[in-house]
Amino acid sequence: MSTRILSEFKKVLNESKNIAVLTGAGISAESGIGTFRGPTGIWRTHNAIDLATPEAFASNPSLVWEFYQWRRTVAFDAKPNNAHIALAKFEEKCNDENRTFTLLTQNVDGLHIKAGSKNVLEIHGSLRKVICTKCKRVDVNLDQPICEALRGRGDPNEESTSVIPISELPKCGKCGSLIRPYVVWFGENLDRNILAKCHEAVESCDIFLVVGTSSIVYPAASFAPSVADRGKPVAEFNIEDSPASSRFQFYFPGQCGTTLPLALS
Ligand code: BJW
Ligand code: ZN
Repeated sequence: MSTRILSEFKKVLNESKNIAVLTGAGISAESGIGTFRGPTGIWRTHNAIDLATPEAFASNPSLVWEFYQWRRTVAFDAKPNNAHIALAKFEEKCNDENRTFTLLTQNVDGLHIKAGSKNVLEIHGSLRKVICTKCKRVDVNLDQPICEALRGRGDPNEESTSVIPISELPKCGKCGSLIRPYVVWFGENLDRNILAKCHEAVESCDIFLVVGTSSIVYPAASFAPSVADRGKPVAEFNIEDSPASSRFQFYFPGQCGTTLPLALS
């Protein structure tokens, strides 16, 4: 991390009144949560992204629930790392200085909220919540396991021994129908209100930080490039380049648990 570039970034950041940040799976990697793409995105013999689809849930809800049972266990046990904490502290500083700070996260692990971040938009939902497939009621559900049939299931190193019938999978407290994780799968729309708030933050910010995301999943992938198109500074924190890296004013290579606290201090 060049000190000249770092001090230039800090100057621009300190002069900014409206700050927006987008995070992806890479920010939670140092908390022990696997990213989607690459070797840590394999669960048993499946790619995580193939299981994060409505089609996978429709054809094998038992398998998809096992996957999410395991994801919930990992996320509920995980602790925020220095990158999550740096963002939460920076938000407090912004509030004290009457600057606006909006955190857009693609992550469903809840670690930003655990770290103390307040103005968080969880654009792909949350593992802490479930939604009924029939009546669409949304509930916070932290039960572990989420139902008896999923007790001891979901271990990535074990094959499932049997398919759990729908009648034994998690049920809606209101209408008794099958529930699913309250997350956004491929081909599904993001919550309209959350998306509107994202656009507001993206369109009004003076600086945008993009942290630990491969920047290939839309609509989130369009946020940083659209800020750059307005001529505003974008700073990317990643261990490797992403498709739009060359369009951004600042690029901080390396693990964001190290680079982000330095940049925000
Ligand atoms: C580190 C690090 C460290 C590691 N420090 N860095 C326009 C064009 C083309 C396609 C579309 C389009 N608009 C919509 C689409 C379709 C689709 C899409 O984008 N497809 C593309 C793949 C082509 N989008 C959708 O379907 C979205 N819906 C939508 O737009 O509805 C309207 C519509 C539909 C259809 C057509 C047109 C319009 C919904 C997307 C939902 C994504 N859902 C998931 C699962 C969530 C639930 C769950 O978690 O189980 O969200 S998929 C998965 O990808 C997850 C993530 O949030 C998301 C992004 O992944 P992320 O966070 O970037 O992780 P990785 O693993 O990819 O990258 C990690 C990065 O970290 C890497 O860069 C590492 O280098 C880095 N890293 N360690 C710093 N220590
Ligand atoms: Zn219901």
